[in-house]
Amino acid sequence: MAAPRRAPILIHTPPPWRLPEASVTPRARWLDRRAVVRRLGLGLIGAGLAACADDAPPRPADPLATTPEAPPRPPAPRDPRFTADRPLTPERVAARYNNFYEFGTDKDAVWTRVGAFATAPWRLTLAGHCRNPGPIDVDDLLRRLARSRQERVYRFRCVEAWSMVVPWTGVPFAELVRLADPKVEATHVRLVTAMDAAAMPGVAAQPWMPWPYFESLRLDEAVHPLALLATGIYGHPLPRQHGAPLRLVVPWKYGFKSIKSLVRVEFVAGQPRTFWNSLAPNEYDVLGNVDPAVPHPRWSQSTERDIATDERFPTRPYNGYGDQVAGLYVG
Ligand SMILES: Nc1nc2c(c(=O)[nH]1)N[C@H]1C(S)=C(S)[C@@H](COP(=O)(O)O)O[C@H]1N2
Ligand SMILES: [Mo]
Repeated sequence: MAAPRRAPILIHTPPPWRLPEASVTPRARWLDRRAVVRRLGLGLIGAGLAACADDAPPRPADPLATTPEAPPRPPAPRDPRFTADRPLTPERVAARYNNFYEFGTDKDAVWTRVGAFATAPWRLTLAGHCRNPGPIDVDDLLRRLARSRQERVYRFRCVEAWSMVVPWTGVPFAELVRLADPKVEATHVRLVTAMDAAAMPGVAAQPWMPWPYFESLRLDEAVHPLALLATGIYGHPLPRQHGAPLRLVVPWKYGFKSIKSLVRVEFVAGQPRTFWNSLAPNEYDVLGNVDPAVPHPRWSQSTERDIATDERFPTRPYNGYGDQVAGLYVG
């Protein structure tokens, strides 16, 4: 594999996420590859191996089989400003390697454990210092925001130093904030994940964790154009393991900020606590901005491993989105 490509130098300086479309593997190629894998019967071998383990939970043969039913939505136009400088991560790799502690700590097994998690009907509650508090049905919400739907290819960097490049479908989180209409007292949003202990084996397995999972953004971060309220990935609704039916994606921050399966957005005055910062304040700060110069206490953050190729890339400040977001952090 080649070294990471640089942005071409053009007359009008492109934003750094603008790179040749050819550097991103088109979705069609991966679909082809999936068809080849199916023809070889590799999927069946995997299913057979899983069936041998007596006490293992039933494994769906296809990680995308965990995609819940959702009303059909037209394809979202891809926003050409957002491409990445590395090949897209194959869909099946991303769908089988997940952090979602509600379903256990084994990233390779999350997709096998999410089947009982009900994601429809789904209500998101807006609360706190805003003029339009209350619950909204997610389908209703998405109908209201349909005009802003688009697909964006983002780099995604976990604090554990793995990374991927995936196409998300969603609407700018700012659209949700606009709909809530925050009052002047609001300085931050507090974000909360659903909690269904019966369907989430990781909750009982880790009783010391402060469930439900909760995160936060400053209001200026929440309305930054890069912050995305994602409802889909690879052109279809989010599978459960990626945070169905809707999640946050903040590409300049470590992955733990991108909270999944969102049920509550609360407009608050002052910095709220966050899940990982409460558990290990010396390891995970509240801002969670990607910074190669600040090592995690137990590992370096200067490089990252691509989950598809195992290739290592240098990590960039703000995950390469510094030209867009660094201004949020001056002073
Ligand atoms: N509710 C919830 N959201 C979560 C997490 C989690 O454990 N619970 N893990 C976070 C972390 S650490 C990462 S890296 C990303 C992983 O997203 P992915 O599995 O879709 O790649 O989800 C984030 N959102
Ligand atoms: Mo992460």
